[in-house]
Amino acid sequence: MQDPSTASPPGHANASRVLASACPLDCPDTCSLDVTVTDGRVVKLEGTRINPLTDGFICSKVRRFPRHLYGDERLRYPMFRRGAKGAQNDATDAFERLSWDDAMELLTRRLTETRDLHGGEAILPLFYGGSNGYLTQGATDTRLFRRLGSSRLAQTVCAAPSTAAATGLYGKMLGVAIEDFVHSRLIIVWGANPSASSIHLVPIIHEARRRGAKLVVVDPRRTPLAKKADLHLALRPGTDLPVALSLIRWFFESGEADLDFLANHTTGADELQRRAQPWTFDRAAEVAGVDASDLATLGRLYADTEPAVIRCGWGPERNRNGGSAIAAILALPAVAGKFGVRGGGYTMSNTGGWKLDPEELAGTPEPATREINMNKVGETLLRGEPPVKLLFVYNCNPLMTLPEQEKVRAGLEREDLFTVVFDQVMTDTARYGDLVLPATTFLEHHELRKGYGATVLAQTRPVIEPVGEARPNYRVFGDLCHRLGLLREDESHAPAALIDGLLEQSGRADELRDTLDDSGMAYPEIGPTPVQFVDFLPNTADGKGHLVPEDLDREAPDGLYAFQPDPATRRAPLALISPANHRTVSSTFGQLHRQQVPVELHPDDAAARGLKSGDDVRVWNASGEVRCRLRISRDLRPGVAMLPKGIWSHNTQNGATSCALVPDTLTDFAGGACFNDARVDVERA
Ligand SMILES: Nc1nc2c(c(=O)[nH]1)N[C@H]1C(S)=C(S)[C@@H](COP(=O)(O)OP(=O)(O)OC[C@H]3O[C@@H](n4cnc5c(=O)[nH]c(N)nc54)[C@H](O)[C@@H]3O)O[C@H]1N2
Ligand SMILES: Nc1nc2c(c(=O)[nH]1)N[C@H]1C(S)=C(S)[C@@H](COP(=O)(O)OP(=O)(O)OC[C@H]3O[C@@H](n4cnc5c(=O)[nH]c(N)nc54)[C@H](O)[C@@H]3O)O[C@H]1N2
Ligand SMILES: [Mo]
Repeated sequence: MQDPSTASPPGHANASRVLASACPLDCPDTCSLDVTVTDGRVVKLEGTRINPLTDGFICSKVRRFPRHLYGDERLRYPMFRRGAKGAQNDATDAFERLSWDDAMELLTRRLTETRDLHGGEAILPLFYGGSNGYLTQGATDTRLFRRLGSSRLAQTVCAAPSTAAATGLYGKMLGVAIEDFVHSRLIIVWGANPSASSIHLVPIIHEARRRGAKLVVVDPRRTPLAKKADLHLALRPGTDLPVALSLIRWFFESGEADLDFLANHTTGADELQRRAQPWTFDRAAEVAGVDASDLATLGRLYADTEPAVIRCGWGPERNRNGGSAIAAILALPAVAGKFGVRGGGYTMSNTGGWKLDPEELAGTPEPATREINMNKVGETLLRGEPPVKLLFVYNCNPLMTLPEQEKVRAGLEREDLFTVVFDQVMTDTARYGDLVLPATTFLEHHELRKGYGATVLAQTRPVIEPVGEARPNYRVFGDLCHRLGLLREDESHAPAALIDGLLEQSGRADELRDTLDDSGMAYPEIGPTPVQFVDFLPNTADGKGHLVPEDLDREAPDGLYAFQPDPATRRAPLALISPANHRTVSSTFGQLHRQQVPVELHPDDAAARGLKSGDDVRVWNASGEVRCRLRISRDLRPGVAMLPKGIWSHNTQNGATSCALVPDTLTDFAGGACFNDARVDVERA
C-alpha cells in the first residue's frame, strides 16, 4: 500500500496504484480501505486492517463503488430543468447542461432575490446523512446558511431521540468498544440488525459465542442473528418500553438490582423504580405480544451473567415511545450492575469520543430564525408560513427518506418553489430539482470523519480526479459565500484549513496531525477500547448516570417512561416496519438496484386476506399507497409487514415507497421520526 501523500497526483495516468482511504458512509463501521486506481480510474476497493474492526473485509455495497462512480446515473455537470418536475424521462431530455459559472451565477441571483423579496426564512437547507464527514457538512454550508439568515433544520430523521436519551442519562459517554464484545458472556442485540447495518460486529458475536457467550435478540423479525440466538423476543414494534421497564421492575422486586452501584453512580433510581412498578412481566408480555416466561428467562439470564452487553440499535427509537424506550434500555445496565468490567455495559452510538464541532468553524452564531423539523418537510413545503421559496437539498434524498412522501412530493411539485439538488447521482429527489449540481464522492475529495461504531477519526484524500465536473461540498458552499459577499478575508474553505481548524479543537492537534498523516486514522486519547465506569464516568455535570433526567421528563408527554399505546386502527391494523437492507445505505446506491422489491407479510396475515406469495398488492393507509408484489415470510411476527428503507421509486409498481405510509408524528422527545408507527392494510391490487 502506498501513502496517497507521496503517490503520484490523482489523475496521473499510469499503471495501477493502491491508495489508502476510509468509508464515510452512514454506517457505524468506518472501514479502512485500499483503493486500486488504474489509469486514473478506480477499479477495486478492499478492506484493510488500519481500522482493526474492518479486519480486511468490507460490504458488497462499497466493493461495488466503481458502479456508483461511473454509472449512467452519475451526475457529471450542472443542469437546469426544462421538462416537468419529477419527470422520469431520461435526464438528458428533462435537463439542460450549464457551465459551473452560469450555474453559480444563477444560484447566487436566486438566493439573493429570495432573501430580498421573501426574507431569509424562505430559504430552507435540507441535508442529512449522505456523508458522515466533517468537511461535507457542518462548516461551510452552515456558514453560508447562517449568514443568509435561512430557516434552520432540526436534523431529526435518525438518532435524535436516542442521542437525547444517551445524553440525558450518561452525557453521551462512549459505549463498549465493538472489539470488546468478544469478552462478553451475554450479548443482547436489541433492535439492531448488524448483519445488514454494521457487518463487522457479526463475526465478533460468533467468536464470543464460540467462547461460550449467550445471545439474545429483541426484534419483531427473525433477523439472521435471531435465527441463531439462545432467545429471540419477537416483540410488537414500539413495545420496547414496557419490556425494558418490566425487566427493571423485576430487578428491584427480586433483590437483583445493584443498589450499591445505583447509590454511588446514579441519581433517580427510586423514581425509575416507581415508574417501572406497573409493568409486571405479565402486563408487559401482553402489550408486547411475547411470552411472560421469556421475559422472566431474560431477566434471570441478565442477572446471572457477567460480563453482559446490550447492543442497542435504532429500531426501538423509530416510534411514538422511541425516546423513553431507548432511555429504559440504557438504564438496564445501571440497574443490573453490568458496568465496570470489560465487555459489560452498553453500546449505542460511539461518537462521544470526539468533541470536534464543524459549526465552530462557521464563524457566525446560530441565528434565531425559525426551525423546521425535517420530519415535517412535506407539511412545511405545502403549508409553511412564511412559504419556503428556495429549497437547497444536499447530502440527502428526502423524497425517498422522509415521512409523508406524498406531501413531500406535492411540495416538490410546487411551480413557485425553486429547488436545488446537489448530489452525486440522479436521485428521485433530483428529478424534482430546478437546478441540479454534481457532487464528488469521498474518493474525489478530502474528508475527515469520526466513526459511530468504531471510535476512529479518519482522514482521507482524493484518490482520483473528479468524474466529469463534480465538485466537493466545501468548494461549492465556499464559492457561494464568496460570490454572495459573505466570506470574511481571513476565512478559508480550503480542506487543509478546515481540517486544521477541527484538529485544533481537540487540544492535541499536532499529535493527531502526525498520526493521521501517518496512518489515516486516530483514536480518542482514552484509547480504542476503554471500559465504561472504569476508564471514564458519564459526561454529566456530577459524573453520575441520571436515570430520570429532568429535561427529558419535562419534554415527554405524560413524562419520561409513560407508554403511548399502539396507533393501529381497524382499517390499518398491520404495523409496517422499514429497516435497513443490505443493498443500500439509506437510499444511497439505490440507482444500482432496479428489481421490484416486495412487501413481506406473515403467512397468517396473508391467509386472512386470501393472499399468496407473488400476488400484486396494495399496501395502504390514509397517507398513501404502495403497489408492489407480496412475499410471505415466516421471519416476521404476525401483525407486522415489512418494506425495507432505502428503496427508490423504480423498485415499486407505483413509484411510492414505505415513506408514503409513514406519518409525520414525532417521538416522545427530541422530535424524532416514527417510521415504524406506519399502520397499514394490505389487499389484492
Ligand atoms: N446496509 C445498510 N447499513 C446501514 C444502513 C442501511 O440503510 N443499510 N443505515 C445506516 C443507518 S442511517 C443507521 S441509523 C443504522 C441503523 O441500523 P439498525 O440499528 O440495525 O436499524 P434498523 O435497520 O432501522 O432496525 C434494526 C432492527 O430493528 C427492528 N425493529 C423495528 N422496529 C422495532 C421495535 O419497535 N423494537 C425493536 N426492538 N426492534 C425493532 C428491525 O426489524 C431491524 O431488524 O444502520 C446504518 N447502516
Ligand atoms: N421508511 C424509512 N425511511 C427512513 C428510515 C427508516 O427506518 N424507514 N431511516 C432513516 C434513516 S436512519 C436515515 S439516516 C435517513 C437517511 O436519509 P438521507 O439523508 O436522505 O440519506 P441517503 O438516502 O443515503 O441519501 C444521501 C444522499 O446524499 C448524497 N451524497 C453523499 N455524499 C455527498 C456529498 O459529499 N455531497 C453531496 N452534495 N451529496 C452527497 C448521496 O448520493 C445520496 O443521494 O433515512 C431515513 N429514512
Ligand atoms: Mo440513520
